[in-house]
Amino acid sequence: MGTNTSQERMQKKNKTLGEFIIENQTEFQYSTGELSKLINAIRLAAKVVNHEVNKAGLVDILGAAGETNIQGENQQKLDVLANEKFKQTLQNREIVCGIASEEEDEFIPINSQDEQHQNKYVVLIDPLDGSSNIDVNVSVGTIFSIYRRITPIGSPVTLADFLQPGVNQVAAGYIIYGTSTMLVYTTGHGVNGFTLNPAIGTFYLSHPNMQFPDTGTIYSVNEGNYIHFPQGVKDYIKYCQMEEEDRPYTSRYIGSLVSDFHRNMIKGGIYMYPKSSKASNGKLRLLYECNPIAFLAEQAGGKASDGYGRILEIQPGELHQRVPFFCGSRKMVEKAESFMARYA
Ligand code: P6P
Repeated sequence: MGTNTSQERMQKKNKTLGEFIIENQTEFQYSTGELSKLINAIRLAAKVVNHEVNKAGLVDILGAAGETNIQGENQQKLDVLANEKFKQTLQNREIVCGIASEEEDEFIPINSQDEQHQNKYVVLIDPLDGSSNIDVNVSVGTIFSIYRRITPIGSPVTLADFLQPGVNQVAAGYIIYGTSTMLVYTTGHGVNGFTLNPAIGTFYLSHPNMQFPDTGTIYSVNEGNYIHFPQGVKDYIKYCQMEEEDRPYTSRYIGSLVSDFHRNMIKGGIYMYPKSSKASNGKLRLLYECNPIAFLAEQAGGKASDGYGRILEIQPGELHQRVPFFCGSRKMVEKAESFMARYA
């Protein structure tokens, strides 16, 4: 039987996520079984969280869990539940040696059964990004980022294993709990989107080889912060609003990074969360929001910047570090950077 080209493989109708993982094992730079375990753990947790998110309006699972996370944000009960579900499924796999989460102040070492734990990967997650949208029925998402540990296998995992630059990611992706639930991920060989058929609990390859349009006409930013933005951002927003060439652009801001990014990757656009006089490094966290989304953006032919340089090359200093974020169609990000450079 002849080997199919990757294009032919992707064209097979109704390909499931499981079939896709097996067919593309060889592309994962480490031993074949490991990718399956990682993605399968995330797939299972995604289905459980999806079930809870979809019924959130029906049961008393809304509202703050009465605690606040390290960000000082009220923890919605679904935040807590999503965090627990992802930690639980990842811990049950003998492959992850540590987890960091937006909902956890410190990283969590995973000690496997045997003393010489051989687990090689660390996972960083934002278990339910945009959770303030839950009780108004707006789509939310989970974001994940996966690295191979850099400290010796068999030794206790350390903070250094988590504070790696984004270029070291071996896999990254998100689940978007929207009008349909999708898992979108990359292992460094392009971006593929899988849509859940909730009736049978199976993800199907619905968006093979996702590519950012080189430019677009959508800009996503919270303009309520306009007066606090750096002058370069103000100038770029006014550029977007001018009547000439392909402008004015359309402003679309959902308040959920995964949703804004997903729409912009399909239609073309730029998402911005700049620094401001209110937030000197912006709001988004480098390790479990910006780096995974930046990996996806670059794999889809887009760009991700802090306004001056490549997100994926930033050397993290702390687990919950925030960075300014400009991400989307390459030409739009480059245009925004050109405005920022005027005032560098
Ligand atoms: P603001 C959600 O809390 C989030 O991290 C992103 O998903 C979203 O794009 C952004 O913050 C919204 O923040 O300040 O505009 O409400």
